[in-house]
Amino acid sequence: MGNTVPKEDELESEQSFLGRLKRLFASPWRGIGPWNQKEKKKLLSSILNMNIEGDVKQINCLLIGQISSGKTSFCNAAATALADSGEIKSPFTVYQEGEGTTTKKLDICNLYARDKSMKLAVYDCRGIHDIDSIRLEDVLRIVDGHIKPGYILKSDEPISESDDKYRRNPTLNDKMHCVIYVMDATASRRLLATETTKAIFSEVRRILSGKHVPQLVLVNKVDRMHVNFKNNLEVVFYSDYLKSFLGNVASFTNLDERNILVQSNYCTEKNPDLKRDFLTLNNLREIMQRANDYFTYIVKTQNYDEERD
Ligand SMILES: Nc1nc2c(ncn2[C@@H]2O[C@H](COP(=O)(O)OP(=O)(O)OP(=O)(O)O)[C@@H](O)[C@H]2O)c(=O)[nH]1
Ligand SMILES: [Mg+2]
Repeated sequence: MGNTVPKEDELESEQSFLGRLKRLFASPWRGIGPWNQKEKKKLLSSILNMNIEGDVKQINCLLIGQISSGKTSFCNAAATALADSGEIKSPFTVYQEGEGTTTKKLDICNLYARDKSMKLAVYDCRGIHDIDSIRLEDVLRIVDGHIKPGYILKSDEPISESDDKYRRNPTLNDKMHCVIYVMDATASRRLLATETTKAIFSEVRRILSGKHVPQLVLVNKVDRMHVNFKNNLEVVFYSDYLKSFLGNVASFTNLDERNILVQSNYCTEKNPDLKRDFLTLNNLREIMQRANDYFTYIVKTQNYDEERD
């Protein structure tokens, strides 16, 4: 994926696109902030002190998305923002964008906030591609807690029930409590992702809707949308273009715009940046709150079922 050269029939709208890219709203269309150090510390404390509803060890959150959409980079951005140590953390290696997926395993990223273990684990996995893709069956098995971390996801066959990494009887602690569809802000506005991605997203969405598992979209690489965004991420929420791009993402994923998170991960930077960490922490808090709502729902329905029995 990446910036695509406009086709001839797109050229005219490309002119208005350039205009729109520069146009900013007078006030932000999504109110987060103020983007300062004090607010960042408050955000970090609220994440650290968040009470997890129900009887679960930690929130499990799965990232799925097209190759090179920035899944692994988000794990690293989350580790950096939470550690708040003045250094960029890279528990996972990120490679240059290429043809093939670089992540092959189901990796678990256990997060630490200021050295304290967090009740949040982010799961990274093989990307979606027309060839060598993660398989839909495996995505659904991960969501249901049947696949243990460390399993190498194969593109030609789903996990076998006799595999050591296959978990026969998963509990709520092994399941995913939030699923995040990861997308790339530098994708063409018309072709946000491949047909394979669309097919996998829509099938996962259909199956998850019945299970009430929260589903969010993470749009990475917004720093690359415009030169002005890179050093001042706050501006992205004033952008006319990003707002309309999120409208396209909402149609593509068939999810409401309020479920779409905007993100920028570290790429070539040497030091952490307040605004990037602030954005990442906002997204992590949203993910945890949504998972918590899900646990509350589960507890309530359990109580309801027990009352009825
Ligand atoms: N500028 C910028 N680059 C990013 C961002 N997120 C990821 N990248 C770059 O995009 C490329 C792919 O990122 P990865 O994190 O490996 O993507 P992935 O989804 O894990 O890819 P696979 O494991 O291959 O499926 C790397 O070169 C990253 O540095 C971002 O928010 N901004
Ligand atoms: Mg990866």
